[in-house]
Amino acid sequence: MKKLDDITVSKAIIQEYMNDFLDYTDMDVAIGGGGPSGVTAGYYLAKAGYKVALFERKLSIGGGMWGGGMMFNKVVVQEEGKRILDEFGIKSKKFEDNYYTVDSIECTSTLCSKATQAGLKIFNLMSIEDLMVRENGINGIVLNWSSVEMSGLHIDPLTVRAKAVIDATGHPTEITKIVEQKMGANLKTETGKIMGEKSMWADRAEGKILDNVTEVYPGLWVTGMAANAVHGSQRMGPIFGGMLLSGEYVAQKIIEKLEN
Ligand code: 48F
Repeated sequence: MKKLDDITVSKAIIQEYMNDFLDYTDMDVAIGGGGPSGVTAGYYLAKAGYKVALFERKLSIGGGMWGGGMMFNKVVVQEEGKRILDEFGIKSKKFEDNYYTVDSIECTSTLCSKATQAGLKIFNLMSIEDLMVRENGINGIVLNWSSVEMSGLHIDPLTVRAKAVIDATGHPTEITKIVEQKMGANLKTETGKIMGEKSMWADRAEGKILDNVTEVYPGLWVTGMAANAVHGSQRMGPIFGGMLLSGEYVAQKIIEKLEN
């Protein structure tokens, strides 16, 4: 084996990371949140040739998918979502008439692996703490290290530019909340505000989710559970078809917009 130099290892990591970070100071689409909807959106955008990065607060990508339902590590996907499982090559098993069960570990890790291989750039351990708001709407995101956020250190963030931003932060709708707080109640929802999620009802929640995938403020799109929470629809619990389908749908809608 050739002699190894610890300093070369350090240089390789620092240089390659900085090259990536510099490259993504300007991109087509920035996604906030690495749950199933954000990762699926990133996959389809990257596959279509867009420059897209996903920023995730935590160490691991996958959000609420790893734990299945109440820590039973299985998730359910209904018939409509099956073609997305097939697209990713995720194994599924038919259950009764309309349902498929999926191993949540295989599902989460495969979504992540296929999305990064398609060209989605993932930056983990970063939190979106603000947005780049200009006269025409949202033009990018303001980032800080999650460790800075957690420690409460007073350290200013950095800004990166994007033509479109996706709020895929799930139940807390963190990115849309920033717009609501800083820009006043000015969202494209029935009330102009975040309407808040309603109690768990899979049929209603999954039935509404694609209607809820919208541009809620110029340049800011919602998908996944954030779409339902912003528009006042139900939560769905451990059925994930809507997460996959809304990720695909927000990608399609953004592509349409960027192409016009
Ligand atoms: O919650 P999450 O999995 O969102 P999702 O894609 O899926 C929802 C389901 O997991 C489940 C459900 C449907 O079956 O109801 O709950 O809509 O993933 C959201 C991710 O966003 C990250 C957070 O750590 C999580 O991994 N996140 C939240 N706020 C920020 C953030 C932020 N400000 N910056 C970066 N990441």
